[in-house]
Amino acid sequence: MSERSQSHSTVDPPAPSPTVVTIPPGATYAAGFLDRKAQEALRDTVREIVARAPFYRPCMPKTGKPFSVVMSNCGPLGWVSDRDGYRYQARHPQTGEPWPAMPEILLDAWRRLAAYPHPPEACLINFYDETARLGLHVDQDETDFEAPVVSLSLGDTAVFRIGGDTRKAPTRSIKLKSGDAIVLGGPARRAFHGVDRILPGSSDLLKSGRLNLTMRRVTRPE
Ligand code: MD6
Ligand code: FE
Repeated sequence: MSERSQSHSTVDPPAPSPTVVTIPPGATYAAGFLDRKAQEALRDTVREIVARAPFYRPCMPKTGKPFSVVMSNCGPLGWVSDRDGYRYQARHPQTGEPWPAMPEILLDAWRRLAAYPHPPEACLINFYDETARLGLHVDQDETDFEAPVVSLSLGDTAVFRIGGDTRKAPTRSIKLKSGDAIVLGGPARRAFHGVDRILPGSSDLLKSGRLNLTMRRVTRPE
């Protein structure tokens, strides 16, 4: 600062505070990525998927503590968690059936958002009731970290928290609304993130609660 400005004692009035969302490098937040019609189409597609691959309640490895979120998947692989650990597998843990195919609506979202030349292999479908949450974690059960994870939200707003590459790094929160997309790629691919809470009654797309769909590339393409 120059001598001149230091000696100047007046200060500017505070600026009106805009909504500023700072996210780590490699993360892309696409607010309103899906319009209402696209949200309804995706909601209906998820209903068809879960009619064949019902939501189940995963539990923590070793402790067996149940998740507050229930899960299903579509695509050639699905992410599961039980007492034996976290992993991807081709079949539903309860029905033993292969996961339903990845619908075109999701493949299309991946093509528009992922900037990655191969299709996703898994889409994890999380359902949150009004009290569900998801602790801070890193998605690291994949072998291909070159590919981003693409996330789509439907229904009630989530207070999503995202930080850095250690649990202690500072975090910030983003309200993920119905139709919003967030992509974690590049350095943000390994960023800690989670869902602090759901804001009940914030959307009328679903009867209640929130769906989150995360598309992933699991294996390295040949
Ligand atoms: C959720 N999302 O929004 C949880 N993971 O319900 C995630 O865990 C997530 O949004 C990887 C990339 C983007 C995500
Ligand atoms: Fe995640």
